[in-house]
Amino acid sequence: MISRRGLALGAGAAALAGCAKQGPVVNLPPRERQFPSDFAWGVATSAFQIEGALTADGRGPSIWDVFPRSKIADASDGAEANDSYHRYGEDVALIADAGLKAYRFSIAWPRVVPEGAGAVNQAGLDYYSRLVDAQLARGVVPYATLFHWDLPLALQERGGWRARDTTSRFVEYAQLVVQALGDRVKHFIVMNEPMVHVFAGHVLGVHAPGLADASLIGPVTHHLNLAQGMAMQALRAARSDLAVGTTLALTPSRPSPGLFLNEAAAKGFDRVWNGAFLDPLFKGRYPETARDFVKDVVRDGDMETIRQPVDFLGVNYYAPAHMRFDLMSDAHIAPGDPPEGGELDAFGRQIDPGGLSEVLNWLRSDYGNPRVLITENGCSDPFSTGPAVIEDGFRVAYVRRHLEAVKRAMEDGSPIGGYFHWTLVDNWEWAEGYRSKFGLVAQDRTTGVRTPKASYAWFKALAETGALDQG
Ligand code: GCO
Repeated sequence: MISRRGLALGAGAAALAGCAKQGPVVNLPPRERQFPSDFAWGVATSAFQIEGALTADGRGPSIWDVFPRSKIADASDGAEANDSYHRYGEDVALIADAGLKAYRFSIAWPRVVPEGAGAVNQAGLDYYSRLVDAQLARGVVPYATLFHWDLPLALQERGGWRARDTTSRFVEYAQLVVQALGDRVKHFIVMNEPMVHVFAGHVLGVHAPGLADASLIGPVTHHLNLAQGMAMQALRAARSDLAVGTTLALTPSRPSPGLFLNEAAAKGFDRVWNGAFLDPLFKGRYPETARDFVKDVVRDGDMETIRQPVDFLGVNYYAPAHMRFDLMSDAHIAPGDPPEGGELDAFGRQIDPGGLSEVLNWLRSDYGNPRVLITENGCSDPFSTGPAVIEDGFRVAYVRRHLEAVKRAMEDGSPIGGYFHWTLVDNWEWAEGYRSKFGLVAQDRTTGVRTPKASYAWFKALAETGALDQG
């Protein structure tokens, strides 16, 4: 089975060292290690990965509720996760106690509209209202993501993102959220990593809804783009005091060592993976390579709707992709190995903060230099079903080096306003289940008790001073 590691992108030999032993790649002199005082330091989570309580207070099922456990590495499911639905107060306290002033969380569409259309579940909206109030009471600014992959199951049964109608249902849901929370939530992130949802969920079948049909790339990509544009318009029509953006998983696509044809494979993958969401949003057109996929679903006026101004672009970055030419696959492109000898993360991806620099450079040179928030970055412990690593110096080293890349880009002219670490508490990592742990805080899965790791104290010191240490 191709896992998310395979998708993402380049599986090599098993990575056993967490994210350890990384030398500097970005040269940042001491005087440039100070972040501005208004830089937003935060953490990021997503509803399905933390909330649990899947049937509480009228929540409807999502596509992830029914995703087979046999497709999850530890045969687990998200039924419990961090039980944040009940323990959100502890989460907010951990955030505030770390001196963080920003929290990126996602709203579960099926809590708000259990059937995806029609009846509204007030209890679901009330939960998010309590969560927001808890943040504001501690001086934490809420950043709400509207779609982090948990589509209401009833909508999947009506075609999911393959169906154009889902875009209108998404707008109705966005309107409900902004009506209920827009007086207090001023930052909205419309989508999270739509291309991961397209590929992992619809082409590889390793994420919900578990479809493996390459012909879905076009319709699903286009309808996610369209829904995003329509929802941006709806949010702004509802209130004029919002900062509206969206989050993409951006990554340089590099050829795997070997065949010279890998070069073409990497280029093709880049245009689809990065270009099929960036170009419509910023340029109002699909890249050449993706046009064929979407030609049957794009209607007059769609591209104007998709090309909305953004108050910020959310960038999620973990690792570069390594791609190879593959005669056997439809598109002749497949995930390949990273170069030998490099440091790998737990997913087998090459650890390379230079990839983040590259992404930030493109945004400056090719996409009009939008305001950026780093809405996810972080690294997992080596995969294990055992307890988390509490002395997680490897995580500190990883984050430090990626923040060096961020600061360097700021010095070079990128308007970057914040960094949200993925994630607060070890949670349920999709196809990897509980064996992948990205948190600043560990969780005992039997008692739910949260224990801060070494990285929590380090991140707290950073958020409080804005000064990035040398390591
Ligand atoms: C993603 C999501 C997160 C993941 C994180 C770690 O990028 O897949 O936004 O939900 O948990 O990226 O892999």
